[in-house]
Amino acid sequence: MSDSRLAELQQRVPALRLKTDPADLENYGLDWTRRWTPAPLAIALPASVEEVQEIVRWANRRAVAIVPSGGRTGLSGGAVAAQGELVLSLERMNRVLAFDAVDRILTVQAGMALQSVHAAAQEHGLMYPVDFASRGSCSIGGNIATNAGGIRVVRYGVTRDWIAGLKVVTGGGEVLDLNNGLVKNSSGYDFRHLMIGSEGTLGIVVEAMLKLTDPSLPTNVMLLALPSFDVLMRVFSAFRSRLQLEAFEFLTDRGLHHVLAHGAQKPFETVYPYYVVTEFVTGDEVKEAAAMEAFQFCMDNGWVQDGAISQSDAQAEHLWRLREGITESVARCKPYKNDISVRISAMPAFLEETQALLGREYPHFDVVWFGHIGDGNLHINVLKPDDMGNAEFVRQCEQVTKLLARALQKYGGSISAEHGIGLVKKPYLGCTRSAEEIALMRGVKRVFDPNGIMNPGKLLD
Ligand code: 2HG
Ligand code: ZN
Repeated sequence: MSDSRLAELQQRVPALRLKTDPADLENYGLDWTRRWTPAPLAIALPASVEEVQEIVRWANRRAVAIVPSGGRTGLSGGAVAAQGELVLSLERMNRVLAFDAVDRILTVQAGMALQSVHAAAQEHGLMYPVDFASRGSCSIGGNIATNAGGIRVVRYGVTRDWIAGLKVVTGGGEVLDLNNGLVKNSSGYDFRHLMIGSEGTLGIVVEAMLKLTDPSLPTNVMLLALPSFDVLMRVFSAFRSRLQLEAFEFLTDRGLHHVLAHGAQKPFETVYPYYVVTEFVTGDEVKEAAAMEAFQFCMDNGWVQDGAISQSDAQAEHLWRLREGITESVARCKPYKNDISVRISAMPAFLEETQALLGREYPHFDVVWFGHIGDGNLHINVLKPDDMGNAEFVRQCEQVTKLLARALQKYGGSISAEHGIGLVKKPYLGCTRSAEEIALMRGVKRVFDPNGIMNPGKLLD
């Protein structure tokens, strides 16, 4: 070990697995943003809470920054290590620790993949309902760090709603057991909720107690084709008032174009400008009739022009792929991503304003927008033209983000709905959080991370 700091760490924690190969540094230093050049000091792969605690103590003494690392599927640069940091990967801490059938709580280590959490819940006849396309690669610790949302928020809420307790190693090296799975606990500040969404800037989540629920009733998936954008929220209301919605997602013809080019199956012969993928509870004749009624009502009003309904699990998967496959299908175009939200009631006015803004400011770019319309969250992916340099592309996109941020401020929205602030959205935090709040956030950071070793430069400067 050529670096004396690493040699000392290895000496203090002899069983700790450390990686310093250039290929590992590159792999663990990046997330899905791919914008920064990875340059971590090393990768530590602890196998226990004690090892994590020892690493944090060492980092405080040697003034080494730590970047906590899960599946690195983040889209805001929250897990990027480009400044000689130690990446602390939780990938070896990926086991189920306990299940309690009475409490309906699954306790897991933070490095467990979301998909494995789903499978573990299913083994007990229950469900962990937070879900998104990166389920196979992202980790539950990363989900907690960004308060991830996903495709079923309209029914089940966000990660925060499913966390019954956390074990955390703070930036100061303390091990905290937060909330212990209690349903009711009015005993002062709830640090559990402070940790959720803190993007690894206060400490490292090492274990989580997850609430589980009954498995979903049988569902069906419908794809709807819409003639224009302004009917979108009316279609949402028509479906929401008649059905128990599990998801209500939208995409444009550009999104469809990219997923089809990436191998998805074409749903209709005609190309329509807008599409909705919705999943709702069925399973009996009354519910099936309600679904048909919602569809017919929208057709009669001219809000929907075409539709397809899944007749099997495989068909449901094909329809979902049209929406879930977008991120992967545009990845090669180095998209500049926006992940914004407003209250659902503000959505119609905000959408109109955003559509006008994007049409005006991005006439020469391919703009793919889609998202979780049922919970007020839009994703706007601007694709980099092949002949434009990275820096110039980002510069142009950031100009537009400033305008978007202004519109969001007007509507009381958020610059990050579910991806986190990280490095990418840091300049715009002030459009969502007041100066007073940001000052208090800095104060909180100093309490939990007195030497500023936890993911420095992310979320706050
Ligand atoms: C999704 O909703 C993810 O599919 C990714 O949040 C969104 O790629 C994106 O911008
Ligand atoms: Zn999303």
